[in-house]
Amino acid sequence: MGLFEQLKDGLGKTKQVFVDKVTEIVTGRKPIDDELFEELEEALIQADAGVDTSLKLVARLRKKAQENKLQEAYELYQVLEEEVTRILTRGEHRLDLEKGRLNVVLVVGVNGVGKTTSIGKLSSILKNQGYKVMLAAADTFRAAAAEQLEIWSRRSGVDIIRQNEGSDPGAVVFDALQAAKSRQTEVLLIDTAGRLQTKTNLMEELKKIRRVIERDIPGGPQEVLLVLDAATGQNALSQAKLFLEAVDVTGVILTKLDGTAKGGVVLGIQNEYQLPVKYIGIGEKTEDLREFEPEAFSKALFS
Ligand SMILES: Nc1nc2c(ncn2[C@@H]2O[C@H](COP(=O)(O)OP(=O)(O)O)[C@@H](O)[C@H]2O)c(=O)[nH]1
Ligand SMILES: [Mg+2]
Repeated sequence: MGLFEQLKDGLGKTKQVFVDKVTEIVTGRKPIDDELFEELEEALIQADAGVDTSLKLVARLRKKAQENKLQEAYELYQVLEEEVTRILTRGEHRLDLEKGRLNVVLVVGVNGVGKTTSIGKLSSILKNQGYKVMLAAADTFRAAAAEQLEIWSRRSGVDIIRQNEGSDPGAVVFDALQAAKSRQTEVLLIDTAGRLQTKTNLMEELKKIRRVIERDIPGGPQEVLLVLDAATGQNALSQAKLFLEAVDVTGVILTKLDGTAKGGVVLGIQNEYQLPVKYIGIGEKTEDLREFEPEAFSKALFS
């Protein structure tokens, strides 16, 4: 299977509830009227695009239909594809990494969304792109978390800085920054805890980590990546709000798009919070973490 087919395959369920539903509506040989737009609105909301985004999308469709004097419902299909692509394209999708300097990438998100796994995959991808990569295990809450990251570090062949379970995450990050500087590391990927039972504590901890980086690294952290699990649908949007308030998130890694019908949430993330999606996860293997390419994503969805 080619890269594009794999993406299409990964997005299969989302395509079913999103595009196939829209196709059904617009090919029902209908005139373009209010009822049609209402049906489209409902389909978008059900496909997890988010209420605001769905309303805005349909408003744009109405406007375009009027401007271009569209007559037949099926003509809306292409307009929708264009508008979806427009939303997905917004923002900077490439990581802000430069060779020859230390780029600090802080990775945040609640438990189980795929932070550690994504960091592991990313370490291998970035190493293959020629960066000198190091990992920092700042999820010190469970010993298993650092062990999981260590396995990835061995697999990718990159250094890792870790301390004992229960040690201060800020101290781990400080340690890692010193090691990264002395070893001419180019990308330091920092894994963090995500237990939400203690919401304020978690956010305070992340703010503290951020301050440690800011004090030590000019312009750092270069990226703060929020990992969201696509399968959680609208819940992912509320998580985005929460983390945006605490740390300046620069972009999103959207995991577990494979096997979920809720991939439409990517529209809400891009539109409601102006957060560019930078990587997507469409499976368990390293190559299943992909740079997010808006046009390819849209094409895979609509083809
Ligand atoms: N199917 C699938 N599973 C994923 C993806 N990303 C992560 N996972 C799985 O999600 C589970 C939790 O991941 P983990 O990295 O430990 O989450 P963390 O608690 O945020 O660090 C693991 O079993 C991963 O293999 C993905 O894109 N697709
Ligand atoms: Mg983890």
